[in-house]
Amino acid sequence: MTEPLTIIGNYISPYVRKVLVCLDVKGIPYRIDPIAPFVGDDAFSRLSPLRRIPVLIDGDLVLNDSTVICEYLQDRFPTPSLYPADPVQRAQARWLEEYADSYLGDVVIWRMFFQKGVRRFLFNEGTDEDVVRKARDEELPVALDYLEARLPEEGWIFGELSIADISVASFFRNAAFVKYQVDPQRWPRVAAFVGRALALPAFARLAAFEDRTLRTPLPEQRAVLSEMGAPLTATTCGNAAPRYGVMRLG
Ligand SMILES: N[C@@H](CCC(=O)N[C@@H](CS)C(=O)NCC(=O)O)C(=O)O
Repeated sequence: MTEPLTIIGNYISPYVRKVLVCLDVKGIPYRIDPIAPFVGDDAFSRLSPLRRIPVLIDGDLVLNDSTVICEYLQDRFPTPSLYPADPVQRAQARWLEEYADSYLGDVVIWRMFFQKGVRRFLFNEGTDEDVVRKARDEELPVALDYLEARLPEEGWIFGELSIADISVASFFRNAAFVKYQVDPQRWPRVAAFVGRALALPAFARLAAFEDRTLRTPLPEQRAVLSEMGAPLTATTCGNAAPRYGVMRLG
């Protein structure tokens, strides 16, 4: 490979994080345009028809959706593998990835992180505290019970680190952004698993970029990340005025 791959997407997105961790574990070089999807310009709309992040660009290929992107990375760069070799486990890994992307995405991202962060800071709208409370006290515990029964006491779900571990762990980083920590008394396996996964070098290397992004107003993020040495693209497609996405769910 001559040119590094390009990723469009902000460091605080769990879907972007999932892709960046896969890239890191596989040792694939990349550049990133760390935009929030809501400020994507017309070029972004052409690259991402649902105006969502992440987007991967590899030469002439433009791919949307973190699951599709991670599968492409696996097919193009098979080692180290992030998908179990056994077909049954491979299917189970894909299901856990899908469960995280859809249910944890709905609860942690849209009902907690979006409500407490994006709505307030980007759109000057209030937080709907009832939505946040229901997500935290009723909807997330359902997922934690489900995961507690499936996560191992030690190590990774299918022995070797896989896409399932990466996907599940990614969402708990966003939960931490809104000060949610898994209760180790009630869900000991999940709490320990999250701690273990987020301590992996591939997650840990992103933490400083994530923390700074969270503390920095959107228009200044690119300059701040550049100063920190983030591997930025030369140009950005993220300078438009904030607007809601195509699939408005918030
Ligand atoms: N299924 C997609 C979901 C991506 C997604 O929802 N990304 C969020 C950022 S965390 C986004 O771009 N939201 C903007 C919107 O939906 O308008 C994936 O796996 O990539």
